[in-house]
Amino acid sequence: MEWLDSFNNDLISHFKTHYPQSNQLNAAMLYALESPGKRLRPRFVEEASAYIKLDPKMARLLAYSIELVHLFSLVHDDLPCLDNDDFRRGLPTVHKKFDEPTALLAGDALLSFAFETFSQIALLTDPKNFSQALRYYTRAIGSEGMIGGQTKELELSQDLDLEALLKIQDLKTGALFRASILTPFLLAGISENDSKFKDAQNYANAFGFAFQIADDLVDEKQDQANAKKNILIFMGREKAVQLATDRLMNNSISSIFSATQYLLQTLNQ
Ligand code: GRG
Repeated sequence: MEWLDSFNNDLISHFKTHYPQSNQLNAAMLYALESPGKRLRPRFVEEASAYIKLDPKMARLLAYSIELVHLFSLVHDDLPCLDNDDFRRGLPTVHKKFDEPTALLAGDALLSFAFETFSQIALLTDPKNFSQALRYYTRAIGSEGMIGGQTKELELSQDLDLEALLKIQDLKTGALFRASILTPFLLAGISENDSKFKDAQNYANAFGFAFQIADDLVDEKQDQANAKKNILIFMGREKAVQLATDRLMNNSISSIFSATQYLLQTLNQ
């Protein structure tokens, strides 16, 4: 079975084992979980883990946890008080399929389940490694990470320069990619000072940047009239694509991650 199918099946079983009751909240969580995402972040977790030979059981729990965090962010981001989107992954958003209070609470419960899942890793690793990994992971999600990036974007949306935009995107989308790639290293006891960690960090930063350029290119194609201020506008399209491609390619570990090829294709089509 392909990785994506096996991961999706396992993620759904993991959810149903922990939340077997059929009620509206669980149905909304499951609806978000079953929607067809690319699962880039869990794939990063598992490829980084294989590279450093982390126990695959730990890798899978972390992979579930990170996709659950990502899903929480999507469900909340789609709400009328934030992006107000009607569709996500080609399907009605959770608040459209159910209702706003259910979507808000389903997002909360997905985040809570993400940490419940992460807690299961504690039994499989050294407590010091677990605590360092948990600290890094939670900071990547919170006010100095993804949620902080989203907040800064709301605060500064009228008054953005390139530096502010790069910082926002580095937090809003980059932090969770970094966590996907680097949390396995911390669980394995490979510290931030280790050269292996630094190489992986450079790759994660390059990926986050390139992902944003690719996302801006897709937005540009889809809705030219309403294009937001983005890196393509500040840097120029060609320069931004070249820089993103160079940063992705000139990296010692880019070939271990399948998302590298996916992104290079998106950047250069
Ligand atoms: C905490 C509410 C809240 C928001 C945090 C990450 C984020 C900020 C919001 C998510 C919405 C969003 C459009 C983010 C931009 C990054 C992006 C394009 C995410 C989509 O990621 P993919 O391409 O999506 O990995 P799939 O659907 O494949 O998982």
